[in-house]
Amino acid sequence: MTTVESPTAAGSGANATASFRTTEAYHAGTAAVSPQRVSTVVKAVLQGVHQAIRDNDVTYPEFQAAKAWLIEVGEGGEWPLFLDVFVEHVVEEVAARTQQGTKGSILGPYYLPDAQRLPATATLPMREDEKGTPLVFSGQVRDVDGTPLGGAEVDIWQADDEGYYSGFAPHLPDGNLRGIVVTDDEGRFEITTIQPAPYQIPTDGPTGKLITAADWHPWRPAHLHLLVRAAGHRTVTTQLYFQGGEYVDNDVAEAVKPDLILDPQERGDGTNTVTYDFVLERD
Ligand code: MBD
Ligand code: FE
Repeated sequence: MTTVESPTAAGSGANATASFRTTEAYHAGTAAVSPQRVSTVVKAVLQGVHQAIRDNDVTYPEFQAAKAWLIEVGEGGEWPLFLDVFVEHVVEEVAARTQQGTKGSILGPYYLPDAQRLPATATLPMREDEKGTPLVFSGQVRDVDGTPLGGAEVDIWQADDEGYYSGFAPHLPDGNLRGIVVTDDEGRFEITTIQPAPYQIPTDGPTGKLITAADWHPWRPAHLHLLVRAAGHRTVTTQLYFQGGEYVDNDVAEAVKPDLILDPQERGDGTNTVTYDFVLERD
């Protein structure tokens, strides 16, 4: 890990509210939900809150502190960050009950649609002096029956060697370490990039202040984000982690699964190589 100073909320782009509002996920969430469903789920959430208050003898000052903090999360634009770190993994766990093929993981707050489309063998857009261990990540996209899926999209985004995401951290060029790699006729791809660093939730925003106040740690293990799509198939949203990496065993976002851990090998010239195949089910 090469981050020497903790990221700030402003410097790392913890405010992901505006970008969230442009996404398909946001628009999908604006669809009508039945009053019965709203009542059932919201009642269950409120009952959980009520019970936590009773069980822990929550006081008026604590209630007002919670109210002030909730206001700050919204004003700081950190609802996407907070919810994706602390809640999304359970939504994904429920979605995974019905998904075959490659295991999924959380989307997180830093996806941006419309990355550059790249051929099957490609280097992700990066700065001339991009730091970090070079990584060649190759594999194949297949159907659950083994049929290779040519023309599939491997939409990949990742943090840099200091844990920052382009499009959010203001110091990074747009599109850095993001791309949509289109598989060849055999469903294959080969992506040249660099190994990402672990991600630290900025400590000066409301999410980070909560983490500090509770004496938790603010780290996610280093990871690659992926959306793998093919016509007629259910998209896989996932992340890949690195064997032996810091925080792989205690991700603050609880989004690591054993099937999603890569073990890259150094090929003798300072470059790491690894393969991982994706399997999509038909929709
Ligand atoms: C991330 O990089 C991330 O992937 C998630 C889920 C939450 C915060 C930052
Ligand atoms: Fe991430």
